[in-house]
Amino acid sequence: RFHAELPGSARLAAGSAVVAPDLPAVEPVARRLAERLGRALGGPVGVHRPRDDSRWAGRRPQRPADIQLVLDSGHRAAQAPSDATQRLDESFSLTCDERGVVLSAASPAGLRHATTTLLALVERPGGRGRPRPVDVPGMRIEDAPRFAWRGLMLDVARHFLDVPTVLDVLEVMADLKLNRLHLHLSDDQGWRLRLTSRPRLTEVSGATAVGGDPGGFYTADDLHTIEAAAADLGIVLVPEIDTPGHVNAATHAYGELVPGGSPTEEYTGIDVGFSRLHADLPATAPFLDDVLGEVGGLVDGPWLHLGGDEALEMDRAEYTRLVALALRAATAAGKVPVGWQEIAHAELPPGAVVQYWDERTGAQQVAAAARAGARVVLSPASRTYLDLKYDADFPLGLDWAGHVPLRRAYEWEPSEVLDLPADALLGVEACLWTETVRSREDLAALLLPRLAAVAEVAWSVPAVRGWDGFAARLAAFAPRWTAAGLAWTRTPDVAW
Ligand code: TNX
Repeated sequence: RFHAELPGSARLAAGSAVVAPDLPAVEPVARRLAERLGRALGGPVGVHRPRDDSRWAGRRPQRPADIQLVLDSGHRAAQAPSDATQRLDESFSLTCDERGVVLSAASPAGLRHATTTLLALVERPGGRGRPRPVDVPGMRIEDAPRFAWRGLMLDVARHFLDVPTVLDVLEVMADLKLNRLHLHLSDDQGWRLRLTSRPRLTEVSGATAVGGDPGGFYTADDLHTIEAAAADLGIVLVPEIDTPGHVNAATHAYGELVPGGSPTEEYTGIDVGFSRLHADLPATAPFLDDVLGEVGGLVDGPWLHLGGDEALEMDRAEYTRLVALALRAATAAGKVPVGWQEIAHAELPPGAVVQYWDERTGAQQVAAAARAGARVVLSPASRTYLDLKYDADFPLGLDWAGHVPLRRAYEWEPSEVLDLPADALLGVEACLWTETVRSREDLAALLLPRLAAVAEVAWSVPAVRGWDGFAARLAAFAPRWTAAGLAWTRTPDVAW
């Protein structure tokens, strides 16, 4: 990361233009930048292609400045990637001087990050204030993410989150330069994705939720809507079907998954660990093949999350047999398997992703899996579980791993969590379980501002991180959440 001041400044105003190469992957980036600049500056900002636009070359100095997007395959910011092989080059630069603003990156994702940084400079002072021209001071910024995987998990199973809510969360994520949306689509209390291979999953278990609250589910079209919106924002969708535990919604819909053949009762409480598949039942492997095959076929992203957590009612041997079936199904669907840390007990294909969450257990096992070739995503509960209470008085949230005040979500160092081989650490993911989340307001109250803390841990190297700077940046950043109608929490540790 590099930051220098340059002489002069660029005046962005109505009539400024976004000049962008005519490429399908850049089009949504340019369009969204133009829309948001137009809103902030108080007048139309158009998108122009460099070739049919002579304005960039022969600009008259009195016109408002333009913003040029440049896809430059030679581009490479200073920092060595933690993960050179699989990693998309998300580095970017931003140059601003009296001639205008140039955003440059090797990938559309990098360009999008550059636009996000520019928007933070332009939108910052107002948030909700009146649109006006902005003089962006001369500067050069070069930046790149520390980690390739910067995620958020939403549990849409305990309480359902409808498509518009998920799309709003995606916008928040994009502004924080997050790039993975992990949807926890099934659990004991509900099944949230309609599948043609097993229609009863949503016919029977789509309507249930924690506490008897309303359920809901996504159709394949809904999932495509979410994935397409995510892709426009540079975010990859990671769907999760949780097995072999956390399956009561499935065993409630299909008695063939239960010894004796009678479906289990619906479950609307918040205990964990009691439900399970059975390795010896003939219906089990076809169920996993069909469900994981169908879900894998619905998404473009390379990953399929198999869950694997808290199957407390079976022995290790049966657990590993069942996880092996799920791994096989994911691989057959052409997907890279992801699982909660417990899957480290099974034999994993190279490149499988293990998600660490429970700091009471599992560190050894995850490290061993990493030495054998697995990659690791960190979601240590005491830092990244955004469903935990901020403090004892907070009305929402759980507290099984303690409280997570904003500062606790921020002040931790990923490389110190586990003892991993170099390059095994893929990234960081915040998790929002929804046992206590009954509305959009509840969601925003738990997620924000803590998601920003985890996002910065995932993006920035320790040398540029620090609580005081973060708190100041956050206070300037948060008004945009208010403007988006999100009821975020004014935590006591920041001068909002
Ligand atoms: C543990 S984390 C769970 C979830 C709960 C969460 C509540 C994990 C893989 N399993 O089933 O919702 O705690 O914080």
